Amino acid sequence: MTPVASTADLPAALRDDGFVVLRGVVPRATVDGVLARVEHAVEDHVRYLLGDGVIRDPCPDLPVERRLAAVYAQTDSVRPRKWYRCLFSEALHALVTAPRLLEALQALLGPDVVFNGDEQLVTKLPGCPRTAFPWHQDSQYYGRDAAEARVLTVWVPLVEAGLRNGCLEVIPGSHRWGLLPWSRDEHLNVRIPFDVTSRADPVALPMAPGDAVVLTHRTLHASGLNRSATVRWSVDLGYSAPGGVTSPAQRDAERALHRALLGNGRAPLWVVRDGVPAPESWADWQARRDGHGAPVWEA
Ligand SMILES: O=C(O)CCC(=O)C(=O)O
Repeated sequence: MTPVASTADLPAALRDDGFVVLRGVVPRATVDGVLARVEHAVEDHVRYLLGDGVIRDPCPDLPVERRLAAVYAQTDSVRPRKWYRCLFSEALHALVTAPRLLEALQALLGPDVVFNGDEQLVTKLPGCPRTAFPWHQDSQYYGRDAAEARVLTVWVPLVEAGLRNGCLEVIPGSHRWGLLPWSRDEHLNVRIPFDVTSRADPVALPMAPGDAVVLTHRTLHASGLNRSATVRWSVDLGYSAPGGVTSPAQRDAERALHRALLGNGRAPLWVVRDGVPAPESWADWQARRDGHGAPVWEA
């Protein structure tokens, strides 16, 4: 794999390997702010399960890495694995604009970078196959109309993510394999109809809170079963370069993606503009998202 000694090495590493691990780019206080939002989301969810009579003990005193596991141990009902829109907050703004993360994204995408507004909170519950993610390319999840959109995914662990609790795994170089065929399984997971690991060896990426990994839209990645007793929480973020459109197919795909996100109550956020980091505040973002927003993409 291409060694990364400085920010200047990042573009070559992403080009060669299809991913780059960024160590310690998110301040601990920023991770903690997002975890506080996760605690709110879990509280709401637990109250809902309690109100529906699905559980009897809301386990209010357990920490965020344990509570949902203890709650779902009381029921056979379907386990949630992706949570949408519950993180939208000043804490999320701090995460998506973390200065060292933006420095890396600017090196990779250029002087104009947009966060697509598509944050997803991912929960991997102990021993729960439904919260394992089979091999896939993020383009496959964007759908056929948006599959040519060039989005960089930034995956951020909120707790330690290691071999035991199902850290992210990638196949270096797989971003050069093109868009692979897929269908959806009963859990709505993308399934590729052959064993991608027979083509090249995967690499596991243990990470700590504060780290992040950047993946291209075509990089094959997966995460296995959580064999620990605690919940593995993480966040997925998508970033694009409005100035980086190189073909009509890419332009149409990126418009389709942003239209779909706007229709879904999301709104993009400029995170670097003309080389200036974090030009838009939390208040700017709130105003845009509340009104379903002007499509920054078209600006
Ligand atoms: O968080 C994980 O374990 C994997 C999530 C993922 O690959 C995805 O959301 O595309």
